[in-house]
Amino acid sequence: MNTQTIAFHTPVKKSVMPERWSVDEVEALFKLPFADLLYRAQQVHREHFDPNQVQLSTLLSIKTGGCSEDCGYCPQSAFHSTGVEDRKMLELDAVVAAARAAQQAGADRFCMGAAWREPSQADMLSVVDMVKAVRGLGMETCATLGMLNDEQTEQLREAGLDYYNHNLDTSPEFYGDIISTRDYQDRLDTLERVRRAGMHVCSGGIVGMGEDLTQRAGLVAQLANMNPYPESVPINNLVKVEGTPLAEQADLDPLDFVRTIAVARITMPTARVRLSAGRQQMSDAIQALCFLAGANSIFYGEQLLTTGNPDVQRDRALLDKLGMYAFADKS
Ligand code: SAM
Ligand code: DTB
Ligand code: SF4
Repeated sequence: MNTQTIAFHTPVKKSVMPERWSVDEVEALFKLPFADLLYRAQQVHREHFDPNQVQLSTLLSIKTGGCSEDCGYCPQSAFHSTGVEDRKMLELDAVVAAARAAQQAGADRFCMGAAWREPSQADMLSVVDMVKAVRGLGMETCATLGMLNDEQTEQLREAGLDYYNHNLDTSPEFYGDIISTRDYQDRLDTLERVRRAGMHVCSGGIVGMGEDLTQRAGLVAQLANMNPYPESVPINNLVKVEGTPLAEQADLDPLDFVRTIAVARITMPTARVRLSAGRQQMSDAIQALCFLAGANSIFYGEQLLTTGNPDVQRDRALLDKLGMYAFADKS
């Protein structure tokens, strides 16, 4: 078992870099007694972060529905009848108004999401304007637009985009059970382009899709073995949406969700680990355990992309109850 995580994270040339975490090692972490796992995660967390501070990202769907990919979890795929309509892209003014409102509510990062396999060149012109305008408000920017080519990553970097979100979603072995319209390698290629262009990488996945423990460990190992690993790691609990192939999926034991957060924290010590989709269905107690396990970021605001998220009052009450605070609270 790797107990020298930090030493192992020294940047090394890719060709000679040993795998930092084998799937077996990650799986062994998942199997630790719960108290041992959380203790270890909390120790790693405290080495790198203020354990009472949380980063708040607000999401906005700038282009909703009608996506040409068949991701089995996603309400926005044109392959599934979920009632989510195919809408045209939001106007710049509407995006700026939403970002301003998020900032006033205390968010420090604004993430713009689009239901695209990849953006067109015309789409890129609009997104570039949005990124510049949101940055102009003094917020960190994030976008999640699907696959990117080199030219598009360059356009986003020049616009000043801080983070690009592109999730691996699950392990390479389970991926084909969930998505057939693209390959795992497509995701890795886009992430590599984002990294090369010099933007921060936001990449994580979804648990509770029917993956077994080895496959869940496989996702974390893939993320942790990226060189460097992502700066931001969203861990989503599947939101079951009627009309998607995963609508009837059995619930994940909430403690297994907490374990996933802890394992992400231990294997990616300096990453922001985000407690992402699925919070609306989660008790305060489970969320508190997630923070104890090393989560230090959340999506903040009533809406994720098409599904709900706890409202601001509930989140503020939760943070107060736990003695936690956001960036904006102390600046
Ligand atoms: N189309 C782009 C893409 O797939 O990268 C960007 C938007 S897509 C909705 C962003 C991420 O949302 C997905 O990679 C997936 O991890 C997450 N997501 C989508 N539907 C979800 C659901 N029902 N439950 C949890 N996470 C979900
Ligand atoms: C991420 O990992 N989760 C967010 C964000 N990145 C883009 C999206 C969650 C979407 C949940 C389903 C929906 O609201 O449509
Ligand atoms: Fe499209 Fe992204 Fe949804 Fe997949 S996850 S269907 S790519 S919007």
